[in-house]
Amino acid sequence: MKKIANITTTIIDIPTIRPHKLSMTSMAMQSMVIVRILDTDGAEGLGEGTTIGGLAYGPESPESIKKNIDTYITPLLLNKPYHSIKSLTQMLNKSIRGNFIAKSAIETALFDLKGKQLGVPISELLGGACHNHIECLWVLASGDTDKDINEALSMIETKRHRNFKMKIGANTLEQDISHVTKVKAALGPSVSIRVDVNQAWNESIATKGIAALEKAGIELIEQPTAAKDFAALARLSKKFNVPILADESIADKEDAFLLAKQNFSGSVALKIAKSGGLISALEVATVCSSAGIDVYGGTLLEGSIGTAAALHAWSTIPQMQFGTEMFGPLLLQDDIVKTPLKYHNFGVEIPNLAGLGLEIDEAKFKQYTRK
Ligand code: MUC
Ligand code: MG
Repeated sequence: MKKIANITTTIIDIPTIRPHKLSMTSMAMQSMVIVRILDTDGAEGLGEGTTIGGLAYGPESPESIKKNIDTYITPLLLNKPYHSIKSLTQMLNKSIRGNFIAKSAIETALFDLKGKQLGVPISELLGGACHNHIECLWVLASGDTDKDINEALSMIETKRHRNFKMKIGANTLEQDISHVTKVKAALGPSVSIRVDVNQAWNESIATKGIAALEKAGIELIEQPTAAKDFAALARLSKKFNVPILADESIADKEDAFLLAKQNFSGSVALKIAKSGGLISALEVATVCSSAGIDVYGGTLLEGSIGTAAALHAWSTIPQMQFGTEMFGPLLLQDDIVKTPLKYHNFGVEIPNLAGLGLEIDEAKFKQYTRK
């Protein structure tokens, strides 16, 4: 039986094409932890653990992801057979709390290895793809109204993206509303604009803000209030017609169940990183769909490896009203894979080669490895 022979972790730093401004940080660089698992036959599985802005977004940093995999996760996996990815992830979950991004990187690498071993794409290991191309939006986060408008117009012109999400919450409510309203007015009624507040508002500011954004024609309001306050999200989802998207609030299926129990009626952003992997993210999707809650394909701005892993998972979900935001690789100045993901017709193709369907470009990998 094939076993896990070696696991390495490498931090890769690639500059972004422009500063990416969120309510909690501005990114000029993305740091990705790339996991490479070798089996006893010398086959390799790739995985990625990536977050946003060091420790600004969540409790794991690139350095903690690398250190915790090397120190705690790798010793539990070495010399273990990997025929059952589920029993390995169960074992890790019993021994290691939290560390969802690290676990997601490991699970992805195991899926890649398994897919290569069987000669099938990861989507087939998850039940099979329902789509070979999915809609993908772009995030306008330059921090400048005119730059955002021009960026959006060129994306529409080149048929790369036709839906946009704007990052707000770092400025005053008045400044944010004026910025979003101007972008929406410039792009017109046929272009879908959503906003992500990344928890920056309290419920009373959110009530004012959402009313103004709804009036301006904004289509979706992501995580307006604190992640832990499920009751506020549920109340806002009932108060307004414009749907609320829960992001930071929902990591695993238990969170999804608790939010559904509060009668939340919006959508939920899935992310393999926050859920601890593809299996757990798809479990969130199942709980949501049982409660009549729509799901959305979210990103933590991963590069090609993490993005491809999520795409395999999202491709197995029959319907996602608001599509996905799997544009992470396009925000980076360069890539460490030989053949990048294919973005066209306002979306992205689901890779169909064995495993993730990607191969590392070793020269680029070396070039961007953190010294
Ligand atoms: C988030 O909270 O949605 C996704 C896209 C982006 O620009 O930031 C992320 C994180
Ligand atoms: Mg978000």
